[in-house]
Amino acid sequence: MSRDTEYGAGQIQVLEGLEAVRKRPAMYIGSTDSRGLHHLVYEVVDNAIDEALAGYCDHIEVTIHDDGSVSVSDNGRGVPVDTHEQYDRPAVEVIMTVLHAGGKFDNKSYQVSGGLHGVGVSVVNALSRRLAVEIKRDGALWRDSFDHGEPEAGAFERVRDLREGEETGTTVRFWPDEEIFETVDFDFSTLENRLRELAFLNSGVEIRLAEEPDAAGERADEAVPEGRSREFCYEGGIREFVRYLDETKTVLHDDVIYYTDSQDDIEVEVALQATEELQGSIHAFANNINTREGGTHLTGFKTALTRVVNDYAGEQNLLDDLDSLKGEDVREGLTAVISVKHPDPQFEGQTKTKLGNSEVRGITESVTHEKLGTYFEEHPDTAEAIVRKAVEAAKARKAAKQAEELTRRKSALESTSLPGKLADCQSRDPTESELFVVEGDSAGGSAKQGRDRRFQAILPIKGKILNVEKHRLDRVLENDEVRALITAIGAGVGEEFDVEDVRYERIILMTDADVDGAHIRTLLLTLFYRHMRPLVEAGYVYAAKPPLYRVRYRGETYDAMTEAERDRIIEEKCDGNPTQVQRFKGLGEMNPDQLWETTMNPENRVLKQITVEDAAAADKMFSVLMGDAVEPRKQFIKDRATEAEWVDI
Ligand code: 28G
Repeated sequence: MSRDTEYGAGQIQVLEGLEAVRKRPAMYIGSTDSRGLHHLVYEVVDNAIDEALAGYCDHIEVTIHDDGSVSVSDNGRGVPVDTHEQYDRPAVEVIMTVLHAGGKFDNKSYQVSGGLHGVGVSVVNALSRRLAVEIKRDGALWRDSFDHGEPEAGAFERVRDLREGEETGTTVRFWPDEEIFETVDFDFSTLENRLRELAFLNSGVEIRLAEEPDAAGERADEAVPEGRSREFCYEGGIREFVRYLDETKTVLHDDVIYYTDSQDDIEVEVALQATEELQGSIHAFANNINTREGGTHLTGFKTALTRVVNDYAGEQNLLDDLDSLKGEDVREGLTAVISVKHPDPQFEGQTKTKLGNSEVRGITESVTHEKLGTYFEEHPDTAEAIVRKAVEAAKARKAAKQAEELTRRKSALESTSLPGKLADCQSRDPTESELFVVEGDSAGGSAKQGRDRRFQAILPIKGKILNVEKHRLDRVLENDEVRALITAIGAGVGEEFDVEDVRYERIILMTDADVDGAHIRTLLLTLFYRHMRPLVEAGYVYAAKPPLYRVRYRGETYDAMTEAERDRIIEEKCDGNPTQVQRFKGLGEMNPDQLWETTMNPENRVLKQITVEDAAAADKMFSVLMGDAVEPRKQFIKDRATEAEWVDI
């Protein structure tokens, strides 16, 4: 066989491989949207991280260029350029054009990173209109380039000798194929967040992100003439990650606990710190991938953590009258980062972000048990702070349970303990009974006068009810407005809630059509979603939709829910001069008759049934707006500053 035919055969095989990637890109990178696009960068950066983990590289530079390309440089050994025996081509060309030739599948070298899909740089090449690589190694600068994944004829060249003291390394620059991706705009802050995370997870590696001036200027929305740049390097690794996560929180001890160990080539690294928060935030990574669905490393950590804290609390007699601390008590307000590196990670779950390797559970558990146990012995102040917080959480959990039971027993006593503010209906049949939860005493008064008392009950709610995000359930239940609502509904709360006991099968939230009204509705929905979810699931929760406008013309009145409807009425029904338009600013502006006619009378009114999704959306918005995390809140407010964004139902 001549060399030419041999080469030709190899070439055909190569093209087939990459053609498959171009045909079904989503199979390799997840999607062809913005996520998939950014995945290309991660795939290339991961190769540089591997070179850093192998100990040969400590600097990585990512640049968003003005022509829509991205380049990644490292100061590692440089991708080999010598002739690959099997393919008779430069090694770099094989790596760039043969699917899975990067080393992950065909060689057992210790490579721990590799993006979520771990598909290798040839996939990036296949999905790029153009890709150029520059390599400094073996005393020279080398170049090669590719067109839609195919080697450009004669492109591989030795450009020049390396200068005295010039570092070795690799630069890969690629132009994503706009025929494959829905968008080819790289987002600076998306890359920034991932690169920061990678810098935390790989201590000592310096990662720089820059955009060329024009790459910034071209975006119409943000004018940053000089182009942004960021540099991340954390000698303290995940210890600094925990400090970063706790930046906006009140910590219970100054030291960040840190330990690391490895067994059977599996490396376990953990950093943690207790905070005053109610929410815990534990982040688990496997081979630098955020395992959002958890997995064996997380399970092992949790088990050992609960045991170590309980053991210490028992030995030091810190449990007070409690029997033991539950895992959820120990994790309350705990910030932790768990990072494992495994030579052959198995990812499972819906989004392939759950670590499946079963041996990791035992290893993480035993490492945590030993190292955290030792840490506690050597740092009794820190250990005690963590135990005290867990004890407090356990007591609060017990108190909440008692409060639930108490509320339930009280509501079982029925009408004698019904709240004084409640104007109950005459009917005792829940299927026909309605409870209007009304914002403000004045609207409450109108509703009481306007209602049909046979089946409609009214509960006025004052202003803004308690911030349920910031308080544990026992504190929420101390709030008068909340208690009145729970008692009126009559079915308990929390784990004790029993939807069979509701006194009304329609709970109708009647709030003003303004920001405050929307806020109160959001608060109520959050309360229902968190503590009485079966009520929402059963479809018993509704929002009243009072009209915004009333149009009067020659003795007739017409109500309109929207501005457009108002205009249509004026257009269709009114013929010129004596048209009166009234805008209802709040429920309080309507007299009892108007309120009945427009909003309460089953014949005319419009109700919106609240779905679990509606309530979940309210809950989510509430968490962002009221939670302690400053950045997401700022972002949220920046993104949607208008009142219209308040759960618009
Ligand atoms: C700049 C963008 C992303 C890389 C290297 C270095 C080596 C390498 C890369 O080898 C093939 C398989 C195992 C040896 C390895 C250099 C050993 C010796 C390397 C990168 C050949 C891959 N000298 N740096 N690949 N190995 N940086 N940065 O992609 O047997 S990829």
